[in-house]
Amino acid sequence: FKPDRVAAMGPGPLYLRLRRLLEEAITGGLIGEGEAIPTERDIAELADLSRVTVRRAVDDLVKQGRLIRRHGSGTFVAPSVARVEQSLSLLTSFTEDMARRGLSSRSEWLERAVVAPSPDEMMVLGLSVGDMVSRLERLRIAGDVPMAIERASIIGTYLPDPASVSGSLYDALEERSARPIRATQRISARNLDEREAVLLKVAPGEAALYIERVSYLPGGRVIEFTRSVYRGDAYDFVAELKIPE
Ligand code: 16G
Repeated sequence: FKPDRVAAMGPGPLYLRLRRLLEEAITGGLIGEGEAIPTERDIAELADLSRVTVRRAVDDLVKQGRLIRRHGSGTFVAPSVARVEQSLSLLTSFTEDMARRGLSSRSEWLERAVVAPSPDEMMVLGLSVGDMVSRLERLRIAGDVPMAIERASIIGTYLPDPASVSGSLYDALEERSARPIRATQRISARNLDEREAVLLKVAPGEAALYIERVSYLPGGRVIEFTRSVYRGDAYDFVAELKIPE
């Protein structure tokens, strides 16, 4: 934390440069997972910066989930999340996927309402003017780790009361004999915007997987259109490949 090391992390205000230096120390393994960083007073002294500047840089990293502040004992490098391996050939629900790994899952609701469909929902779900759609947006959490933001749109007639869904959406659909049995999924690369980054507790601009799932009922009718953003540092999607026939 020498002053010239901080200065070399330009451009931008001093707190940003110090933050970059801290990030480099964490990413480079100089300060390992679970290890304490020097106290804010020590960093201020070493780097010849004000305590306010140091606090701001550390606060940012705490907000991003890269550092954890424990009152009375110091500030520590957060453990990185274990990656989850997800098969691309099975139509399963988030709750089932996490349970299979021995992880508990829960959701924080961001939206749960019956609304008039947007043009893309109308197109994908084959709806007409006057039809309704149940929209369920959730932050999906495994253990304590926020994994994904998921925005599901279900044809209104199959799920007229989205507020009644408290746990698994697929369980709720199953109870209504409307659980999908087939789906197509499109995965593309994205960077997290500000809102997503705050919800997923990572830095804005971090890599993410954007996934669109369209799923179908046994009769071939489409029922679900879900758009999700998965943390790039937490997920591996794995597919089994066969030679063409
Ligand atoms: C998965 C699905 C999502 C589905 C949800 C149901 C992906 C990308 N998404 O997260 O489409 O709505 O499971 O989960 O796989 P639940 O039954 O636990 O609510």
